Amino acid sequence: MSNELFEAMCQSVIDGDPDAAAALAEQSIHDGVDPLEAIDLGYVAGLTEVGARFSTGEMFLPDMMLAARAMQRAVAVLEPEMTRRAMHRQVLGRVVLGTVKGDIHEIGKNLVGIMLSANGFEVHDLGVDVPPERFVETARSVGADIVGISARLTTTMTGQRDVIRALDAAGLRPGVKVLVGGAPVTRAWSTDIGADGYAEDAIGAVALSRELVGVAGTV
Ligand code: B1M
Repeated sequence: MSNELFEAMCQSVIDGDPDAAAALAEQSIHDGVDPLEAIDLGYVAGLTEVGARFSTGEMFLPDMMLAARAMQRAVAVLEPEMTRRAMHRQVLGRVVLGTVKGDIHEIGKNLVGIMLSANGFEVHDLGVDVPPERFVETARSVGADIVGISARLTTTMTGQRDVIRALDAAGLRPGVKVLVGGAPVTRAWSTDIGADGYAEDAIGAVALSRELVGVAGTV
């Protein structure tokens, strides 16, 4: 049953159909499906396929935009359920989160933000295309424990190093820890640029953030 549902979710993203994507998300909540599984096995599978078809010239930028819209509608439906399942009351730490300058991909970063909030972090989401100085200003003004920097393009990854340099120059480190992620980012890259940690996905970002603020135990 879930497999059929995941396939339909995947297809709704490929079709760029936000109404279908949202309706399937509602159905999955009703059926008791884990929202993270719905995202990973359903909607992200659809986005991956759209990305592959974009690479081969079978789909174009408007198709990617529609696919992203469908995904975002589904995530908006699933978000309260994710929060309900992972609710923690105590604030574990403050995270300033954003996608680097020149990069407007936000879906992965938003998932990281949702999971961090649902697991007890206070998240200050700066959005996309964020210049280093905004990360610095906000980290200072909110008293951040962690700055989370997302990058989705090989050409924008260097923006993560720019943010780290700006935080260093402002004297905010090592007090503020830096977490980096995004599909082209690797552990080796995170070490190279002097980040405090790298997470492959949203769950990993929660586990690592807990470590970085010194909270024991798993998510
Ligand atoms: Co674009 N795009 N895109 N795109 N897009 C990719 C990324 C691409 C791989 C497609 C392809 O060619 N196959 C390719 C990048 C190639 C590369 O650099 N290696 C690409 C390109 C080339 C472009 C443009 C340049 C296209 C153009 O204009 N010619 C352009 C760039 C615009 C810009 O940013 N300046 C562009 C534009 C867009 C849209 C605007 C249309 C849209 C984004 C809409 C939006 O976000 N609101 C879009 C989309 C949707 C995609 C694909 C299809 C999906 C990306 C996505 O959201 N994935 C993507 C193809 C693909 O993925 N196969 C593609 C789902 C998401 C859940 O995964 O972002 O990896 P991800 O996040 C994960 C982890 O990486 C991790 O956790 C998340 C959840 O598990 N993670 C973190 C992410 N951030 C983290 C931070 C952390 C920790 C973990 O700590 C802080």
